[in-house]
This record gives sequence, C-alpha cells and structure tokens, in this order.
Amino acid sequence: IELEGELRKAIERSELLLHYQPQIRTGDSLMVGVEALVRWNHPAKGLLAPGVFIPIAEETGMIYDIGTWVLREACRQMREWHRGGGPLIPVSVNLSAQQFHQPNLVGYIRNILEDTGLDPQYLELEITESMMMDAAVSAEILNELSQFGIRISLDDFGTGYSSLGYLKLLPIDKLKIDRSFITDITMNESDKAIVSTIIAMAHHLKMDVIAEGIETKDQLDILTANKCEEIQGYYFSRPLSATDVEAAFFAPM
Ligand code: G
Ligand code: G
Ligand code: MN
Ligand code: NA
Repeated sequence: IELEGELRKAIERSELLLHYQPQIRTGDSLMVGVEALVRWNHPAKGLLAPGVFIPIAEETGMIYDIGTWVLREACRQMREWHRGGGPLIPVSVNLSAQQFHQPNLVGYIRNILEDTGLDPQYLELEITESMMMDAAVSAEILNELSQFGIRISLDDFGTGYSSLGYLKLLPIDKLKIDRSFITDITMNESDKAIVSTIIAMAHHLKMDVIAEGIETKDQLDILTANKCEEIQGYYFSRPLSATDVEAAFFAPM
C-alpha cells in the first residue's frame, strides 16, 4: 500500500530509470539491439526491479503513465545515441497487456516517435503470447503497428497457452526464446530439442529469433550450433545503465 502511494509520485520525482541489456549477434559478437528494462530508484529501498512494482502499476492503472514514460525515455535515448555517432540499433520495449489494448495505440506511439525524432524502424515492441488470445483483436493492432514500421517481438516464447496458428496470421518479426528453455539446455535433451525446433521454425517463417538468459559458454555454443543468430544474457552482459552501455559497447569516439 505504501509502495503504491510512492509509485504514484515516482515519475514526477524522477525516480524511474531505464537499464539496457545488449542483444548480441552470435556471428561477430556485435551488439545489434538493446532491451529497455525499467528500474525504480526508491529513496529508501534503493534500486527496485520491475517484478516488484510493475504488477502494482498494472493493478492500479499506473501502468499507462509508467509505460508512456518508458517508451518516451527509450526512444529519446536511442535518438541521442544515433545522433551522437553510436550504433544504429533498435530498442525493444516491453508492453503490458493493458497498454497493448489501449485505444489508438498506434497514434499514441506515433506521437512519441515524432516528439523524440526516432524512426519507427528503431522501435521494437515486446508482447507476449497471452496478448494474442483474441486473434482478431490482436491482428488489427499488430497490423497497424507493423504497417507504421514498428517491429514486433514475441517475448517469453514457448511458455504461453496459445496455439501456433497465430504465427502465420500475425506480422511478428521476432521470437524470443524464453530463458526457462535455456537454463538446463546443456543437460536436458528435451530443452535442446524444443530450442532447436523453435529456431528452425522461426527461420522457415522468415522471422528473427533470439535466445534469452544465456549465462555460459556451453549454452552459447549450443545456440550457435543450432544457428540462433542473436542472444541476450548475462554471459555477454547484464542490463546496464545507458552510460555503462556506452562505455562497454560503443566504439571509442
Ligand atoms: O529486470 P527483471 O528481470 O526484473 O524484469 C522482470 C520483468 O519485468 C520482465 O519480464 C520484463 O518483461 C518486465 N519489464 C521490464 N521493464 C518493463 C517495462 O518497461 N514495462 C513492462 N510492462 N514490463 C517491464
Ligand atoms: O520477461 P523478459 O524477457 O522481459 O525479462 C527479461 C529479464 O531477464 C530481465 O529482467 C533480465 O534482467 C533477465 N535476464 C536477462 N538475461 C539473463 C540471464 O542471463 N540470466 C538470468 N537469470 N536472467 C536474465
Ligand atoms: Mn522482455
Ligand atoms: Na522473456
């Protein structure tokens, strides 16, 4: 309850910030994208992870304001990097179901892109399979976003309850293989089979594919052997502040 009241004031008090986790191309270890992950720098409790406050935001409706702040800040930071000679990479932003269903999502995102000057091709929205349950509704939203030039990725892929049928109907650009399939992949033949099948399916469907939660070289080697082009995980980098991303991943300027 206390946290809820404090969260209401967190935006105006500038207590929210974004960390960025690099997405790495296995072929040449280049950073080819970043996922924006929100943090709350709480005055007493320190840096809080989204798992602690995003559920509160979703229950109370604060997710709209927080989500708007996240989108603006992610687009602003990308534009700043692009202008400053940083790599021309996209940013992925996680969307809650409520945001996904908010009226005129495309118009709202178009405003943010216009205000920040970021080209739509550099914004990727992460949605989950559970948001695809109503195929007709999600098709309408996704087609509009896609026609505007925004990329769509399916987060936590493989953990939802939806059918695979929507993959052929919807303009999905990228599958993000959930970390739960990666954790034991060096020992578990089922995980290995599932992951290699998802990668092959993505290729057949002409979608990009990224594996999440790579922590070790052995895991990376299995993904590389199965032709997964991109990975995200602690093995290459934890989520970092913008300054730390620049220091660790930008070419010297
Ligand atoms: O960083 P961490 O592992 O604590 O993130 C936990 C979850 O929080 C992830 O599933 C991620 O998708 C979610 N998350 C992170 N940033 C955002 C955000 O800006 N908006 C929403 N809706 N979820 C986020
Ligand atoms: O659900 P979503 O994919 O948005 O969540 C991403 C979360 O996964 C981030 O909060 C990030 O901190 C976490 N994460 C990213 N890479 C790794 C990893 O290699 N290992 C573990 N345990 N968590 C990771
Ligand atoms: Mn995500
Ligand atoms: Na995920």
